Amino acid sequence: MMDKLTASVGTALDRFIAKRQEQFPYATGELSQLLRDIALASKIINREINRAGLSDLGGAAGTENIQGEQQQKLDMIADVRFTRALINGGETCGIVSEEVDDIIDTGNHHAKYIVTIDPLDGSSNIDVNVLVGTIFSIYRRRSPIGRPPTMDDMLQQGTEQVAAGYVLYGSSTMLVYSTGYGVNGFTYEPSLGEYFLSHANMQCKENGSIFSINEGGYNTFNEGLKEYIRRCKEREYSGRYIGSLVGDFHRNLLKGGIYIYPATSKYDTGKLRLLYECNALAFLAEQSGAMATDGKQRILEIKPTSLHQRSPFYVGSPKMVEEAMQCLEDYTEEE
Ligand code: P6P
Repeated sequence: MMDKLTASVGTALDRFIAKRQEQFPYATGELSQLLRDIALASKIINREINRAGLSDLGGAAGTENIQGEQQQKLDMIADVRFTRALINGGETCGIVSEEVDDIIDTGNHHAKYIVTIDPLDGSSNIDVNVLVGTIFSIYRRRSPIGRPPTMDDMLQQGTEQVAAGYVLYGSSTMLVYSTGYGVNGFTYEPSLGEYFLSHANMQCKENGSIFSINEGGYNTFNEGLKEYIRRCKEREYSGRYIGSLVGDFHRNLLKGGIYIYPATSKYDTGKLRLLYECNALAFLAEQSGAMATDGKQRILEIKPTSLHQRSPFYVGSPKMVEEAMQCLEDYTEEE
């Protein structure tokens, strides 16, 4: 029986990207190169994460990001690595990063793409050896070529994404992305330094029996959400919550399930950031037959008003998201 690596040697990431580019008659290769730039940075981060326990790269950096969250040393390293790869790659004119307050002007003013990125999501898990991830979205700039990126370039709604993806640094490292023609997953083979197609055309199950939510905030949830959680428990669904969005999302994509980060007393509009967490995963969700809302509307149709704004996030098997939304509608008193 041929193993997946042998079978997939023909579909290394570079070859896969090149083949897909041929399908776009007017493609000039910038997006392909941008995806390669992200893949390159992820390989470097993968190495740093795997060594974190042996180097002094674990732990807190002693600084806070604009969200007021403790930055981990690897947050900063990941931010530098991805930013450097995108600057040197030359295809990105501007970046929004979770770790940086303002727009990063790459100086590549001729470039036609912008990137929003969470360089290392769930990084506080690194010290306890739990998986972490990178989340990214790619948009066409709206401002004229040749000038610096603008706020209008960055505040685009999710439907405008040309590509989105995540890297999952777990028991194996995976790159999962979509350019609007389905979702494909690539597993990293460190001995060859290459990603290989391992999960072609990923499809989310219409229904599932896994629910992912931090129930520590249960007492502050609205009645509709409490009702949905009660139903999950009555049906003896599995509660699975890694505390790393990419890990919970990826598992639910493969097995069916729902991930919820609602408005809470601590985060009155939810904890997750629209531009570089929710939008990317919502794009992938819809490309794989899943659903992503803020409890009321499609995530992808939210018009952003600020770089680091947050949103409640309900994402996963469509039947589960629809039922959760129905509970919110039926059981939550109007404010
Ligand atoms: P809480 C990590 O900080 C993160 O952004 C997501 O990866 C994760 O799902 C969530 O926050 C965990 O937040 O409040 O449950 O610890």
